[in-house]
Amino acid sequence: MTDLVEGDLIITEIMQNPSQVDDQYGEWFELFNNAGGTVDLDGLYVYDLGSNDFTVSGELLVEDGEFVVFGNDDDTSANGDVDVDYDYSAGSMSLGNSDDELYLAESSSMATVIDSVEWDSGATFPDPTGASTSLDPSTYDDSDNDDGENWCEATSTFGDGDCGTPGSDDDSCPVETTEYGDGYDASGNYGIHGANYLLGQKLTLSSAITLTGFGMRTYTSSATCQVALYTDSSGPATLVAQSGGDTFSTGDTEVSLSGSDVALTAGDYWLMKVCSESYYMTEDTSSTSTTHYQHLSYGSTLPSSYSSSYTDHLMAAWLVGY
Ligand SMILES: [Ca+2]
Ligand SMILES: [Ca+2]
Ligand SMILES: [Ca+2]
Ligand SMILES: [Ca+2]
Repeated sequence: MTDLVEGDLIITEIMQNPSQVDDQYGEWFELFNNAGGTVDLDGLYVYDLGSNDFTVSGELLVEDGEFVVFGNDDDTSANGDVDVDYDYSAGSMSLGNSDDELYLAESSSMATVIDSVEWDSGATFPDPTGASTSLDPSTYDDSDNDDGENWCEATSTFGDGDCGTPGSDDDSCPVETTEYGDGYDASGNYGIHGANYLLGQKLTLSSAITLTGFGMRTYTSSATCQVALYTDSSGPATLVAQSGGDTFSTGDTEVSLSGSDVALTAGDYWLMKVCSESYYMTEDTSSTSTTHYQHLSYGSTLPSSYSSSYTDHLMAAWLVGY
């Protein structure tokens, strides 16, 4: 086997629990060649912390930056239609559906562990059925793949219909978004907000985020609104992001930015909205802020200067990002 050191192979995908076929035919896992050149995996020792192990026998070349798929059955008519590069046979290794491990070493002496992954029945790793456990492509690293946060369930289908990307780049994991902004009272206090007023309140970000959208909570009715974010300079200053015209109906509505995500530094901002009709917006009546507003016809280009202000309750509106 090519001499390999830790990190030269990365475990990138694990199909521990297929649905289309029984586990004894349809388990597989995928490795990524991170060695910087073509490697021959003849002699690679694959094992778990129980009683499973096998040693690759025969030349198994993998080019730099390419994937290799190990399966317990290489018969595509029986294994869910996955192209397996190396068949280790179901008797030598099973991939536990709850918790289990995969270790790679240069030989059965285990002097050099090249990579390992330990999954944990859903505690921190995904726990899929009919989909592989799939490493986000931004984290093809032998340390990063120890962290369950960097794995997700595959979403692309292959072969007979299970989800996975055997032999090719993994699906990107969904971005976990969070709500940012000042808290509000969710008890259903509300006030009517007039149409064609651009109105907003100050909001403080305690850390930098990537802004992906906005949210608002409304109490009754629905309205079409533009939402926007401005920098602060003793009031709303410069427009930094906006949504298109979106319908806000009863409850919480979150909308995307019109345009790309926006990187925001920590600090003060103004969250503004202008709607086409009057509607009820949930407010926190225990909190007030200086609110800036001005007449503005819905659909107009959003301005960057304000003159009017008054003190009002905090609106239930927030930023969405990560
Ligand atoms: Ca299994
Ligand atoms: Ca096992
Ligand atoms: Ca690892
Ligand atoms: Ca893959």
